[in-house]
This record gives sequence, C-alpha cells and structure tokens, in this order.
Amino acid sequence: MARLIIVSNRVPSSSDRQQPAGGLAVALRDALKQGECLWFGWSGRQIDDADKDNRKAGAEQVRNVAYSTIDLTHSEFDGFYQKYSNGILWPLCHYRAGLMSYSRKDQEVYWEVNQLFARELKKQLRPDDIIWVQDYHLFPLGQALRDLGVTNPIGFFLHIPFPPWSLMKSLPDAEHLMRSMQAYTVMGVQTEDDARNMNDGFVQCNIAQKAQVFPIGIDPDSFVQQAEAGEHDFDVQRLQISLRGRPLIIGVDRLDYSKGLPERFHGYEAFLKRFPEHRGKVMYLQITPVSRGNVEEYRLLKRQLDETAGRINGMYGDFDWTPIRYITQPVPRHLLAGFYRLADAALVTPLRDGMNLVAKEYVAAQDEEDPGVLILSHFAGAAPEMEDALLVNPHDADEIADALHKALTMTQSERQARWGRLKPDVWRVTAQTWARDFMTALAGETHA
Ligand code: GDG
Repeated sequence: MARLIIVSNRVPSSSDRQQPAGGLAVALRDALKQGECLWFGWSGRQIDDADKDNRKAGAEQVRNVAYSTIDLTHSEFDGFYQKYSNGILWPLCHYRAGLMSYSRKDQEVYWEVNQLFARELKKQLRPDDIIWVQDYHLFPLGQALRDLGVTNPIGFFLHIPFPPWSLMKSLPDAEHLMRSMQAYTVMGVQTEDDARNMNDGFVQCNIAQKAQVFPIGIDPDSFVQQAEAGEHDFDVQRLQISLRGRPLIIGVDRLDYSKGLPERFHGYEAFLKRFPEHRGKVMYLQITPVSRGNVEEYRLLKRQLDETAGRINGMYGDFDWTPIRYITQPVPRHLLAGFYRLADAALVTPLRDGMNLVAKEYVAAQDEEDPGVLILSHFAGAAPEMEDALLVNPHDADEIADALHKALTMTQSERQARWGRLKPDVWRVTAQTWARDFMTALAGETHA
C-alpha cells in the first residue's frame, strides 16, 4: 500500500495529535488511519535569520503517522505566512481585494518558502508515495516538487473560496500562480462556484488543468457523542442555569473579517430595536477566539468588535441583563458541542467562507425532539447543501433581525421539519467522505 504524505503549513501540535480539536486533524483522521503516513509542515517555531542554514528538523512517530517538521526564520514567517498568505491571498480569495497589501518582496519569500518545503520534503520521499498538499499557503509546492524531478502523484485541496478570475488577476502574480497549479494530478475545491471560478482562470490563462469539487464536512457521529455528553458537563450546566429559561443564540467563529462579525452584531442590534418584545428575554453568546493577532486588519477588527459589543450592551442592557456575552478566548471542544445543543438558534453569517464547519456542527449537535434553528449566510460554502436553514444576506441587518425573530418564534414542528431535512446532508458529506473521495480521485488519475 502506497504511503500517504500530507503537507500543510502547520503540522498539528502534540495535543491535537492525541485528541484532534478541530480543523484539518479531524478531517484527515480517517485518511490517516490506515497504512503508513507522513505529515510534513512547519514546526510553529521561528528561528533567527542568521541561523537559516542550521534549521532543525523535527520528527515524531505516533502510531502509523510520522510527523516531520521544519523551522522557519522570522523573515520567512513574516513574508510567507503573515504577509503573503494571510495579508494577500486570504483577503483576495475571500473577494476582498481592497484589503490586500501586496509587495513583490513578500511574493518572493512565499515562493522561496515553498521551494524550501519542496527541498526538505523531497529528501524524505519514496517512489510510490502519494502526496496531498493542503491550502493556499502552498499553491506552488507541487510545481516546486516537479522542478526537483518528483514524479509522484500530487493532489491539492483549497479550503477557502476561489474568486472570479477578474478579481484574482488583481494579484500581479496570479497567472504565474495559476500556471504552477498544472503540476497537480488532482486539484480540489469546496464548491461548484469555486470550481467554476478556478476553471475560468485556467481557460483565460490557457492552462490545461481542471478543478474538481470535494466538499468537506465534519465527523457527525463523534460530534453527537460530544454534544450528548456535554449536556451533563458542569460548565454546560452553568451556562444553562445562567440563562434562567431565556432562549440562547450562539455564534462561534475565529476572529476574522471573512466571518461577518460586525455585520452580525448590527443585525442583532436591529433585532433588539425592531422587536422590543425580545429585550431582556434572549441571550446571545458569541465565542470568537482571537486569530492572526499580529496582522493589522485583525487588530482593527478586534477593536471594532469590542466597541460594538460594548455599545450594544450599554444601550440595551439592564442591571440584570447583558444582551451580548462576547468571549475572545477559545472554549474547549466538548463544551462547544454542549453549548450548541443548548442553543435555540445559531448565527453563522460569514461574508464569504470556503465551507463553514460550524453550521454543520450546530446541526449535528441538536436534540431531535427540540432542535434549534440555523441562520446561515448565502455566502458560506455550506449554503447550497443547507437550504432548510434560514438563509440570509449578511450585509442586511434587517434580514438578520427578521431571521432571529422568526427562529425564536418558530413552532416546534417547523423546527423539527427543517432540522429533519438538514440532518441527512451533514451525515452524507463528512470529513470521511471528503478524504475518501479525494484519495479515490487521486488514485484513479494515477492509474489512468
Ligand atoms: C477553513 C475555511 C472551511 C471555533 N472556535 C472554537 C473552535 N472553533 C472550531 C469550530 C470549527 C473550526 O474551529 C472552524 O472551522 P470553519 O470551517 O468554521 O472555519 P475556518 O477556521 O475559517 O476554516 C472554512 C474549513 O477551513 C475546512 O475546510 O470550512 O471555510 O475558512 O470546527 O468548531 N473550537 C474550539 N474552541 C473554540 O473556541 N475548540
């Protein structure tokens, strides 16, 4: 059996390896269960630029998976990760070209780090390995490996959206980047829209490559177990007691401008303004762990959210009621599952999102007798699969307000009917089917 090589910017930390807390480690769990595997990426450590020729390689074997890491210098981390990946590609792929701050220097560092990854990985490759590269940090890795003579099958999966070519080409390096993608045996994206956009880019640049759709999901069975166990957890009960019978609205998102958080707060404010009967009678819990705190846009966003939450609480709060409970610390996963189950409605309103796993987790965590209502943005990759959610335009505060009112006054039978139609897709498209379908396509292309 061929060895599977996963390459991602970050390799999961040791605690994630024991009990994956989310994201890639969970999604890939099944793919990594069988046979021999190697997971290669950045260690998370930054070293002095002067030490670049003495970087340490990390190696750790956990059951059948070997974890192999390299360190990055401070300048590599800054140019490759902070500036080019998160300051240029991330906004652009989320249709926010105006937020991109491009520099040729950062672009060079991005390509250099991809070449560094390729050189380090090549040392460890065997002829029959199958390689699967994850996400936008590593677009050119396939080409860098081919340039070193690697002929193994190489797949690529993009977790975030891919914008229309007319927008993508505002990146000075766009055509070069697209050309490098020819190196991949299979090119995977989340949704039909992403595939259409990327394939149009390939046509416009006269490139022989085709993106295919592999929607990602969660591991719903294990999430249900966590949500059910969560009901008896002391901290979940603490939350329940603090509600004193009031309905709970929940939001869970990394602190990121793609998630539409200021717009969501404005939607909740419009709801309190237009439906005064809910004042003092609902609780909105927003869990927003800070991410990428070193990037300027993220610092500004945090300040904007702090201010907006403070303003709404000041304006509508009472001495015994706080309209928004806003937390910027991460919450342990088992508690999150229990919180979802308690919540009567979830606000998942990104301005643009590759898929959005929170929407699927919320549906999985519900109790079938008394399920909550999912309010979901049209612009989440998950929206086409989840049409029985209350779909909203996240830019329209009044539409969010109407959806909240509708969710909190919906009859139990309508909630059950909507949830009953949402649930099958969460079990049909899972982390397991995603990884299996991708690997099948990669193996198919290899033997074709
Ligand atoms: C990218 C794409 C795509 C959040 N807060 C806490 C916490 N989380 C967990 C959630 C969920 C995960 O993080 C977030 O996943 P999303 O899919 O919602 O969003 P991104 O992080 O932006 O992920 C996205 C995804 O890749 C997969 O391809 O769906 O579109 O942007 O699992 O539950 N987990 C814990 N505490 C928190 O406070 N434990």
